[in-house]
Amino acid sequence: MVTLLYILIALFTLLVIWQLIRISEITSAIKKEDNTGLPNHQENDLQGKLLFGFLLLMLIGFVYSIVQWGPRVLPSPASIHGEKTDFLFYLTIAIISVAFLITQPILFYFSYKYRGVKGRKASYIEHNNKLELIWTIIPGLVLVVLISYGLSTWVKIMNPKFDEDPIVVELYAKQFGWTARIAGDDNKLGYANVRYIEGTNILGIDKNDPYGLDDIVVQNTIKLPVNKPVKLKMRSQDVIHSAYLPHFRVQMNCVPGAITEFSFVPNKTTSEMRQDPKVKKQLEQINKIREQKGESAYEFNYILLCNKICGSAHYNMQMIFEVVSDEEYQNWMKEQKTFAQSL
Ligand SMILES: [Cu+2]
Repeated sequence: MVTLLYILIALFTLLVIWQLIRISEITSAIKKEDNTGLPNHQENDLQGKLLFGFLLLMLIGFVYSIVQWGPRVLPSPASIHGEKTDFLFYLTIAIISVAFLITQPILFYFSYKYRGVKGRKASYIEHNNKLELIWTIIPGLVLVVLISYGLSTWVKIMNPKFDEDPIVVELYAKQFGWTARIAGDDNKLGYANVRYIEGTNILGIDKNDPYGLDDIVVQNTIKLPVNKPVKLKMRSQDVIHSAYLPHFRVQMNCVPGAITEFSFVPNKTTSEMRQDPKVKKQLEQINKIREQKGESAYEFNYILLCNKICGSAHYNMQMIFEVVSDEEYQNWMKEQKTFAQSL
């Protein structure tokens, strides 16, 4: 009903605009004004000034978005490769901003400065090889540098070389939640299949595969040791999900029927990250809003989210990743039940 009302309002607005144009046409015909269909002096002047106003609006928007939203971007990365992706991201933003700040003011200021004025004639340039070369070669070179640098960074991130074997962790996605499985003492995940899902065996681990017996199934919160490589292996039970760990700059799709992988090294513990001035400031703002709503204070945690709109409760697919010291991780692991113990 509301949608229908909106459509009707839009239709009537269009009708009103059309009628206003008709009226202005008829009145100008009555007044026997310039009827050539070409814009007159006042119209040219107005359009030029409007273009200049648009330039000012764009520049104000540019500064406003940096001041308003800049403090809300992610804090500094908590993984080794994250520093590389962040550098690439900020380099691209810097180049785009410089290009924007040079080209747009020129474009809109010139449109304003050389707006149509009675008696002024525009000079007509048909072609200029030199200009064509300049504005093809410069952006081309910038893109070649950015793309090759980006590709080499991507190859390094996707094929990392670690001094020690990474801890293998499975992330299992389903509508709507995550379950993790740490590969246990042998650091090898046992075979799993959706057909074996039964009772407490929520991941469908094959009971006959010895590799699976020491696997540790974790829900809600998983702990990882700091400065140790981790290899995530993603599976999905139903639709495509996307494992997204924003603070580690990690994201990988979870595809039903396939296993996808991503390896990284978390290099800041959760408690170190809680001391980060930017994190503290952002938390202060979040908690101020929560307080106004009468909600309890929120404490920073690394979080695994789903970044693929996979259904109605997609937004609520979360799991806490706690990065701790190696000692704390070993103690926590000792408390966990293996798959064999849970049978
Ligand atoms: Cu999802």
